[in-house]
Amino acid sequence: MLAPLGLMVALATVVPTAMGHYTFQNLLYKGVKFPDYTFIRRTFNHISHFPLFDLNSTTMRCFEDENIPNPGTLTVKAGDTVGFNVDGRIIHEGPLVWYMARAPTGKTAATMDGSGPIWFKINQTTPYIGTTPAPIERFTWPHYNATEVHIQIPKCIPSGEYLLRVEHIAIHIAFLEGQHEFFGACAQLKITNGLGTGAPWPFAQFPGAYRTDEPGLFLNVHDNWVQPDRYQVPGPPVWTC
Ligand SMILES: [Cu+2]
Repeated sequence: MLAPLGLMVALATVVPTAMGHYTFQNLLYKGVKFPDYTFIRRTFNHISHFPLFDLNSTTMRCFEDENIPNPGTLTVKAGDTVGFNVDGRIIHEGPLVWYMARAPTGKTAATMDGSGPIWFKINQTTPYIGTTPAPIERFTWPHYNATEVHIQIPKCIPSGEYLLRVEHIAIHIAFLEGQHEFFGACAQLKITNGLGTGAPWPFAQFPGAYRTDEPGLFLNVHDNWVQPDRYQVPGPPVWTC
């Protein structure tokens, strides 16, 4: 016997909330919150909200679903701030990491597939010692519980079409190797007014940028002996103007 459609829809809606996981589905720019997956490539977990575990998967590039419609490309000025609304909250511990990739020759933000060593990192967050719950010192993360995240597009990048990739890496149970949870999305942007004086470097590729046994992905954040200032965010160093 088939389950009533209404029940299945209800379960699909309720389960992700119950799981407490999160997606980055609305772009925020100049006070506007765009509709779901507008200028953002629809993600594989847009219904389930499940994390991605397999960092050797090509899904690591943009977390995108198969056969998505083109979500459009938003024109943004270099130096402006762009955000993503978080559907849910960032309820896990771990760094928030931002990358960009310029469209290769002959491609656009809409047609590039994100392959190859084209990704440069523009920001990342690191943990610090929190004061709660006292008296046990523990990792605290800047975007813990965040419902929005924001990033400034570097002023000095060359104008052009780019993917902007947001990624949250949850490492609350990463004391088990491979139990890092990845959440993220890519926005399609056309950057104007870029000074063009900066040359982004170095480049990483997905998959390939991360190893499951590297120190930032295989550690016990609940151990007091782990020093937050020694935490090594996965991937290349941050490039700045
Ligand atoms: Cu989780």
